[in-house]
Amino acid sequence: MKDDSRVAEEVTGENADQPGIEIYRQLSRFLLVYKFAVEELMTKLRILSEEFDFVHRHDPIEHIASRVKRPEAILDKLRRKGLPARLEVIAEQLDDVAGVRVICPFVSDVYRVAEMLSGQHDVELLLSKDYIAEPKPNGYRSLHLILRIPVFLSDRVEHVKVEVQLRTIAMDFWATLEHKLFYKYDDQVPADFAAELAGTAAIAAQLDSRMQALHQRLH
Ligand code: 0O2
Repeated sequence: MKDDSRVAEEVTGENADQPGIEIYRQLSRFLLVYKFAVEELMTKLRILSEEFDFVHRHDPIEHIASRVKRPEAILDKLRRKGLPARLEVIAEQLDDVAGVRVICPFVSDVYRVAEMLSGQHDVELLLSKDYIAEPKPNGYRSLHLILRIPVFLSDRVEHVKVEVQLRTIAMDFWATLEHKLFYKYDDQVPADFAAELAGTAAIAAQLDSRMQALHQRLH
């Protein structure tokens, strides 16, 4: 693991000895705003969950997880994309420094929560990638939203990007296990494994549609 001064050096390209400490403070401050954005989104989601449950007697959110990408992971991603390690580049080019994952009981809940969240006045929807309508070739399904929300600081407002991944319990089960097994192998997954994996994704999708049908019959 890299120490803090090394991270500062990589981010700025400067020698990390003296000025590096100040620069590291800048990076910490920079990431702090993403932490606030995540907290703000989590609060929005908790409100939607509780209020929807109260009104409709159905909670569309099973659970929520979040993270702010670690400096090392940010630098790795910049390197992979061939981008310079600068704060403004991170803000402009990386969409997933702040990430929130929302697990819903049913597919209809995924779209309902996405709509309720992105329809809020202070939430800007920058991009929506619907891997449920069009799953990835390996079978991955989820709805990804890139949102931008205002974070009110002591002396200014910052507009911060957050990646929100919404998926059902079945999609999450599949994605979590696939991530453990194969995701980081990229193209090196052997063909027979890939076919088996796509088969398991189809089973998860069937499970979702059968559960959705039961849910509709009951409501
Ligand atoms: P990690 O370790 O989860 O953080 P990007 O790479 O973000 O610039 P891309 O590839 O278009 O652009 O983003 P996409 O497709 O929206 O995917 C981003 C994230 O979605 C990934 O983050 C994963 O969390 C998840 N994801 C996408 N495809 C798969 C998949 O096939 N399997 C699993 N398990 N998760 C997937 P990271 O940073 O790649 O990984």
